[in-house]
Amino acid sequence: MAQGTEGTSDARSAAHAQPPTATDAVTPIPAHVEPRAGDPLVLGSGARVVTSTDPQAVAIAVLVAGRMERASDRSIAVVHEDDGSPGAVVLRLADAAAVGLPPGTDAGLAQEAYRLEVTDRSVVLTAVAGAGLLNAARTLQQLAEPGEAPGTWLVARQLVVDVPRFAWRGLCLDVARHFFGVDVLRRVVDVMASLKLNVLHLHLTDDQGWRIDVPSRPELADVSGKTAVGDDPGGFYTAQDWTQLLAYAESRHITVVPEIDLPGHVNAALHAVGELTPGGRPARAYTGIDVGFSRLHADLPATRPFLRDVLGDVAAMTPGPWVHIGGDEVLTMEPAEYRTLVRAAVEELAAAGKTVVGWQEIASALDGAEGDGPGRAALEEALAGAIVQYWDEREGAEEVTRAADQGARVILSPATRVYLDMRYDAATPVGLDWAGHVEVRDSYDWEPLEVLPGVPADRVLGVEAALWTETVRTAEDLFLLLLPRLAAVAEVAWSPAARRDWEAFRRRLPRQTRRWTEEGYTWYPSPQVPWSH
Ligand code: TNX
Repeated sequence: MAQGTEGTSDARSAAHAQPPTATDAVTPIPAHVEPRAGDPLVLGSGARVVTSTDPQAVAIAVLVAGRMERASDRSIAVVHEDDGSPGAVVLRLADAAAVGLPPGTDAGLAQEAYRLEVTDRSVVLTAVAGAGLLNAARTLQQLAEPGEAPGTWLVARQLVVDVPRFAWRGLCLDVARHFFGVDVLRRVVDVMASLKLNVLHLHLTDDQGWRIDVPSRPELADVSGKTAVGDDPGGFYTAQDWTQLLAYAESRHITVVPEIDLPGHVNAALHAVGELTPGGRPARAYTGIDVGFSRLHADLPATRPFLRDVLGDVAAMTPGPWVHIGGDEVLTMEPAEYRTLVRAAVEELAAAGKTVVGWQEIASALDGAEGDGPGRAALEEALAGAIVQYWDEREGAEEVTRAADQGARVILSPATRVYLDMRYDAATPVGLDWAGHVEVRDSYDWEPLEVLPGVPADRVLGVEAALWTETVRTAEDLFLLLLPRLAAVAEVAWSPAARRDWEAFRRRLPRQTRRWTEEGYTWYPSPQVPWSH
């Protein structure tokens, strides 16, 4: 039993609680946890955040102190000089060796890695970069157990050294079928951040709506921002909304990847821009949920300028390195025309300095370059550097494997595992079921490197869940589908395979759901999880 340090009321409040180690409390489970003997650390009235003056560390220190303040109703100082008295949360930037990373750790992953060491006086968070410090802070938040005195926390003595397995840990959210405003996206970002996810891919355009205002083509959002599935209210992000959202995500080390879906899934564009249709007349608005019927036309003069304007604007509005071009489910186009249009999009984005991401269908359009114009070398490089997102396990494995052989990197989004728009079971009130029912265990119990056995491990960039919103009309529905499955996907993407264990994961889940309830999120009480444990 914890004794506490004699004499302080904070310490007395520690006497009955026994806080957990990261192995029992933290999702995704950290790579390495060593419990240490001794009384827990008490963060009470003397609690403060100690940081160097490095701006990256200061930014995280301010976030941590703010969170502690909200939870304790007391002001938490951020200081640069410290007297060493008990109760310090210390943030340090250091090199990979000081974090405890094995030599040869991938430099990108090392940026997100951290060390967390708890003694009876302090908890020291060490990382190579701000991203790692933020991850350490998230782990600390999950470890801290409220003490008996209000506004105090206990943290078990331990050492955690943690590094992500995959660099890309994402969520694709469809805001085209139904629109969700920046307020909802902030809450999505918060829950992603707490699970150490780092990519928010927004499916911004589809047959039913166009959700981003681009300066060169204001009619797109003006006209097709209004529509949505089932004639529900539409909406779109203004340039200002977009900037604010990106800044919010960036401060949590989440990169936003905008998707402009083409050359199919474009009815909203055809509805707003008549010159994109063969007859020159705007297409009728579409608010159903069929897929595969709409398309651009390579031989229309308006098509290439449209691609240049829209992709150029989106690239310019988005500081991150990636733009997603969709490319999925084009059911009414010959391969040659599909190839022409995909390559045109890749070329525009390469000119704008972006790396292209596309659904698995683009794999067939990536190989071999033709012509010998001035842009040829750049196009070849862009095609070879593209990222292919695998989703439909019924087809495409061969094409994706071939693209990976030629240099493409692969993101895994197998629908039977991580399509979080699939119902959990037949009784789930929202969702689809074309890929079957996807229970929490389905989202958890799979091995990414077995999905495409022909793709070498070093070509697999990561894992991304997807939430399509044909049937999702409210934030409550959205989070019901997301949680708790997103936690399962996060652990698949972050934790070493050897640390993953369904029994342990499901026993840890109620700690997460308790927090989600406190924060006002809906979530699905799956019968697979021992809630009363
Ligand atoms: C397939 S996944 C689609 C989406 C649908 C989704 C519904 C993908 C690249 N295309 O257009 O919304 O299924 O689950």
